[in-house]
Amino acid sequence: MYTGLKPGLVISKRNRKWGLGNGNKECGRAGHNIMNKVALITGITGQDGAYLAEFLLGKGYVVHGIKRRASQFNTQRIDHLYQDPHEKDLKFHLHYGDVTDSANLIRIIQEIQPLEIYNLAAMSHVKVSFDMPEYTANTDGLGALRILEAIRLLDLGDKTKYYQSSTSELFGKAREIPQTERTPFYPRSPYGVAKLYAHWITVNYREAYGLYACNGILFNHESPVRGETFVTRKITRAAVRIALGMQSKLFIGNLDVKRDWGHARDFVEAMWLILQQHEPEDFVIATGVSTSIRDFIKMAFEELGIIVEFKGESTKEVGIVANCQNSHYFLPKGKELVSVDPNYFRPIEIEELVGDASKAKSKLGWRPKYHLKSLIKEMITTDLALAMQELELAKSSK
Ligand code: NDP
Ligand code: GDR
Repeated sequence: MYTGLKPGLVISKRNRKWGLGNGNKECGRAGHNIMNKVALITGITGQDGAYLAEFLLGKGYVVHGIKRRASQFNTQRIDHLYQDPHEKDLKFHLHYGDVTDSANLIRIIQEIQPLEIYNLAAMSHVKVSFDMPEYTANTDGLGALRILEAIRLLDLGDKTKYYQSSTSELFGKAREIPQTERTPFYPRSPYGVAKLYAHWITVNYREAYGLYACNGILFNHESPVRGETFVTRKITRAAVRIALGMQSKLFIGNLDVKRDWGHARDFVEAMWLILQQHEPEDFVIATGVSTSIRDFIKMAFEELGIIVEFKGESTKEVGIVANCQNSHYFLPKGKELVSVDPNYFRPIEIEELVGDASKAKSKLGWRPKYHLKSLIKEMITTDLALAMQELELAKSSK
């Protein structure tokens, strides 16, 4: 039951029923143990949705996910988790829905009465948000509000915990390095501005209505199932295809930009930990190491035994083969593998982001298990296997 506390009222610990939680122990609120914990994930078909669903199922949760209707199957990332709806004791359920549709969200949340909601749904591409600012605001900004309102209207305030996928993009033109929970925000894209609204409406509902609502301010995190148009996956995919002779060049945008890249597997664990605390709080989640796009490219090719060096400046800068140490690949010294294409520049850029996750380390006990080299190795290995499969298929269909 919703506690009925008035907007603006400071909620005392006494009134917060979710405050009865057990820190990191695998146990829900009073009367719920892990075996009957129900979680709802929006954006379950995305990179993080897939990792989080797998993680929660591994912890014994019943997982419900919202997926958008598409004209073709769009569940590749979660197909390995799918259970036939005719099976008994189903642990994994999918519902058609959209975070732009309030009635749909209210119905699903009412039906499944989740103890934890992870709002991962978003138009998550920063550059595309400049082309679709209104849709981005509706999905990434108002989407959060619709879910928070559903929790409030359904009187689930003392039962359901809410996780909002905030982002390092909020820091934008960052006022300090590294960025912490106290660093002022200065978003630099329609995506960042929409996420800023979602961030503050989450804080607002926590303070106004006493909801257990938290923001995870996550820095970039990648994986072998990262969308192909994000820069890391674009690079690892291109590197293997160039090595195998399936692509001649990688066309890239700003090479100087630096990002703090972690592994999605580590980051979804942090999302869960954020919802297992006594008090709802916001946390920065980051590795604390930032790397330029240029160095990421070098590391990706090096994983294949191809040493790339850069020469030239600005839009004339190119990446060439300095040495190919892998005899399977026929790449002569001096061959141009990387070129700058200004079409990939953004109207405004964020030069460097690097996070300080000290609070998450001390309060959540969270630490990333992956570093950039092991992340790149995993991405290259997977992309290599996929490219070889594609070559085999092409050969057998001739
Ligand atoms: P993805 O782009 O891989 O996944 C986004 C998910 O949201 C997809 O399942 C997508 O569905 C779904 N979605 C998009 N629009 C809607 C909508 N209107 N209604 C319902 N679902 C929708 O993103 P990630 O998994 O990488 O990121 C997850 C969340 O974390 C996002 O909110 C992102 O903004 C945020 N974030 C991501 C970071 C990262 O580095 N990965 C860092 C910080 C924050 P479909 O498959 O149909 O397109
Ligand atoms: P980002 O990720 O914008 O940080 O958002 P992306 O991988 O798209 O870009 C990272 C940086 O690389 C530069 N860049 C390029 N980017 C793309 N996509 N393609 C290119 O060819 C290219 N060349 C250079 C970009 O300019 C940028 O500076 C991701 C998303 O997951 C968001 O949802 C999330 O909130 C943030 O990370 C944290």
